[in-house]
Amino acid sequence: LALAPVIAPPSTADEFVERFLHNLNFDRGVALSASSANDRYLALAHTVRDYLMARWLEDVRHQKEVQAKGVCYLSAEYLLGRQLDNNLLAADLTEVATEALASCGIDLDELRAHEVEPGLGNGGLGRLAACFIDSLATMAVPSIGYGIRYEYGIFRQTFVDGQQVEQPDAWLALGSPWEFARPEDAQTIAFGGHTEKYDDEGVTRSRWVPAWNVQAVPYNYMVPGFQNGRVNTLRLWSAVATSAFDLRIFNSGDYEEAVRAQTYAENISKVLYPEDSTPQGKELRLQQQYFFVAASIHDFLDNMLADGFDLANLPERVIFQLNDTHPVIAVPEFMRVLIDERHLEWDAAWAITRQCFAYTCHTLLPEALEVWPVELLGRLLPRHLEIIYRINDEFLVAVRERFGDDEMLVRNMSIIAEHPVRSVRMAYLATVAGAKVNGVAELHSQLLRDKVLHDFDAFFPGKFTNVTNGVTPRRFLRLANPELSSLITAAIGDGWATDLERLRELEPFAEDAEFRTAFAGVKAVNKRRLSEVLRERDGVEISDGHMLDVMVKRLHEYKRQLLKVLHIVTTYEGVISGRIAVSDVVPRTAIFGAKAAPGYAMAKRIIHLINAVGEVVNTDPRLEGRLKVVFPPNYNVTLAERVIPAADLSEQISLAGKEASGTGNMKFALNGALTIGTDDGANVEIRELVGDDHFYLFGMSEPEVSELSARGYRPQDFYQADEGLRRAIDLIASGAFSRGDRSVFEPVVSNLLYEDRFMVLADYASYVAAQERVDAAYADQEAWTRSAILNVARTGFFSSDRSIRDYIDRIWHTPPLV
Ligand code: 26M
Repeated sequence: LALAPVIAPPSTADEFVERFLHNLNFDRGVALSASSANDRYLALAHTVRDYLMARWLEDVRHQKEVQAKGVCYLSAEYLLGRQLDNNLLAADLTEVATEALASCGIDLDELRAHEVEPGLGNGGLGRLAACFIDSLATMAVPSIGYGIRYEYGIFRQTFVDGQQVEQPDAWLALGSPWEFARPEDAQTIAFGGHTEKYDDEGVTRSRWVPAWNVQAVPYNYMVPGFQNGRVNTLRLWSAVATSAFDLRIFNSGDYEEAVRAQTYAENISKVLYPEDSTPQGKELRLQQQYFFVAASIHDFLDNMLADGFDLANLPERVIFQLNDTHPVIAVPEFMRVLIDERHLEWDAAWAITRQCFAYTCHTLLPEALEVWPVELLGRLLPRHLEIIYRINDEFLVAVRERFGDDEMLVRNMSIIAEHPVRSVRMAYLATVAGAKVNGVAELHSQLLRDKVLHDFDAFFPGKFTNVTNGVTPRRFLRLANPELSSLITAAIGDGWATDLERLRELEPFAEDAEFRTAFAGVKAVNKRRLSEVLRERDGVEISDGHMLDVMVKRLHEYKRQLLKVLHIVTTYEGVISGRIAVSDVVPRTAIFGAKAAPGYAMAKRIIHLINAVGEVVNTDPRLEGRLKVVFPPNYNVTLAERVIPAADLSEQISLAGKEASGTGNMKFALNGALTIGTDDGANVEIRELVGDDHFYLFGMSEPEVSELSARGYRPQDFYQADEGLRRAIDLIASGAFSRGDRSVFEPVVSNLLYEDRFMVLADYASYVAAQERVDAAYADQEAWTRSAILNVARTGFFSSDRSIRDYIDRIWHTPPLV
């Protein structure tokens, strides 16, 4: 076979222009003079792609050839963000491309703005997967990411009268230049039907007789490492109706039914479910999960193993990392393949399986733990249900052997729950099957072992471990904050983007007045850049001299956006009641960004409240413009890249023990925002690293929360005891933010007063006091900037490269390829 065409990286802008024009003419079929911005964006993307192609083909070949152990990262979500800038940077083409385009009279920024980001994830979990594949490529770890090519990603959020309205995210409408369809690598994925017993040389075995199937067509995406000549693969599966299946119905003459069946099959990869907690147990969701993991496992076994490979050696070749429970149906699928298709005995298959999977848990909220009703599983995947039952039977036998016939304990540890309906607990299945189970921050991993999975920790000593999350410094520092990046490089040289602990070398610069001035200047530039984006995007302005106080993350009650609303209302009420002199208000702009799951009514009401408070506060002349609320709709990765570098204050205010880690918290600290936060998730580790003087801690600790819960929490007590709190809540209840209509926010108010699951009222006083400390500190700009610099210098630990190193050391044992 001919060698892959090698396109050498361009040494000159002229070469780049030549390739760009070639792609514009021959790929897009237009002349430069007649081209649209989309044409030029696509031609540019193709040009970048071309330069990465030779490395990609080589890496794919090499990874297969060496047969080293590699990671298959299984994730239902990848929240990638825009690709163009990232890939230009990775290929070290940014300068050449800028110059080349300028010579054609094209502004690179205009083309950047044209890219629609692939929003194939909900929030933290999906973005973490995207950071991890970036680090895996940058560290040259043999690996592949597997997921779903949703035709519609996370919905586009708009506000109508302050309320969230969802629009479909047709991210593929104008074409996606970064993907390569590989229909020749399609897998057939079966569903439904029944199992039957048969005799295999005197042994009774079970086999699956499915009822229908779909084609899983893979699309490959390049995942370039940062300037290291490596290109890994992200492989996302798309569902297509199988012709055999259609033909049968077509031939029966029922045309309408055939078309309906096709639509049904292709629905599987149609849309990302927009819940990021409280799974709904929908059949289509289970179909999505099985669809992508079955395709991925078969893809790996078919394509990555040498001929005649002995399956007993699989644990030396692969580890499947389960990103939460969403891909856990991979466990019984893997068992089914080994036993039914590859004819291994149960014990041999189980011995392999137990070493080939590891599970990452991302939550502690009980309602977020996935369970699948046995009725549904049995209907969709009958053979898998049998296998799960047997795994459970053998596990419970072992539990009894070890712990005695403690029926209560056995019931609590069973993979099968009996109430309210008989269901499979996917987290338990993953824990039993996984070689390792990890939480995503120290506190979270500790709580997993002490509480949620306590009995499992006792049964499987050494299985539980921690890998604290991280974020890619390429996207979230180097690309998002070019000014700070230049300043850092000027101070400590380059190399930090792949060795982030080197930021420590910035510490002495915190004492350097000149450096502090430069650092403050960078923050000012970033605020102006954000202001421009918001003006263009939403027609809102950010006033000069304001502290930017930012809370961006999914809307969830446990994250407590309401706490911040109460603080804003407290300041507002103080001014209009005359108890606070307006001249004493430290000028602030509170920025919110948050999507609510479409079915989460309380979260949507809170969005409405934030907008309603904003409308009143922003226009009341008594505040003299000193307090502003800005809530740009459709917060996404692209907006995050502008907001985070501009922030002064990062709000990480979840109830202690509820936020598994958080990763936004890391991005803000790395970009020089100070955190106001609870002792929760990775906040704990951030505070330990930056030091108490440079972090605004407030609120109850997790043991205090547990204790208050056990004593019986009564939000009324806090309401009665705190005048400021009472005034704030009463103002909302009075209809002051709803044109006098008291009914609009009544459900929010009564929820706070009578339930308040996440103890907003209990932490209110401590939060307001911490905000007062923030105000006082911000008044001393030199000291604030010093703290900000120390935040940058001391948070290099939160690089996702470090997370990946921890996964390699503690779980995967997959050394980088040299
Ligand atoms: C489940 C079933 C059906 C539909 C959707 C889901 C689902 C999707 C996403 C459930 C949870 C999902 O994400 C949870 C998540 O994002 N967790 C966050 O993970 C981050 C990375 O580890 C942590 O930093 C956050 O603390 C944690 O909340």
